[in-house]
Amino acid sequence: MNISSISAIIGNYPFSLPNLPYAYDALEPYIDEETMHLHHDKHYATYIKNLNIALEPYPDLQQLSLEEILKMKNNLPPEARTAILNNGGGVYNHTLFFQGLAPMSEDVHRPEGNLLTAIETCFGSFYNFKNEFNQLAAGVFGSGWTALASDSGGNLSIQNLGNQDTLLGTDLEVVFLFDVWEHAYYLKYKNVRMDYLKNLWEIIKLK
Ligand code: MN3
Repeated sequence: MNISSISAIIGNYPFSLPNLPYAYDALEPYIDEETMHLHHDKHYATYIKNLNIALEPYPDLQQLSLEEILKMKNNLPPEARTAILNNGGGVYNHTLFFQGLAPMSEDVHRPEGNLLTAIETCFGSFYNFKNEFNQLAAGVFGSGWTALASDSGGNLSIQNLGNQDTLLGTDLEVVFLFDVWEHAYYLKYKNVRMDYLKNLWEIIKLK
């Protein structure tokens, strides 16, 4: 998705929980309705609530967009930096993730045009790309995310992000990302992360 539209989805401080752009059961059978309720209504909502709490004492930061706040990194107030980066990163990553999914029935899950060309240039084929992506995502130790990233020249790379890290402040932009925290899949897939990863390709938006 277009990153600049994040503010249009969550607003500015106090940030608000957006509705999912599809029904809770719309991603069945790949992601179950119960997981979507837990993930959106509890996990995502908690990141938003705790980000607002962390920003409460800082009127100057409240004037900024979420991207501007996260890009400050080490310039954030030391006593609030961890809370702001963890919860702000959680809000940012989950906004990209939920907006980046769509029901299987929508014709948006196979890359075409510039994205397909870039994938074939950088990874050989879409098939190879998916395998490489799944292997890297399976290797995220603990909690985190796996992203397809693009540099300013359009070169693609696969990036693992620990916990709620983001690519903000680097020269890379997220094309899409997979949530590989256990809360994203454990109810349905238990410890078999690879089955979840393979199924995500049926509902990730690639155009
Ligand atoms: Mn999550």
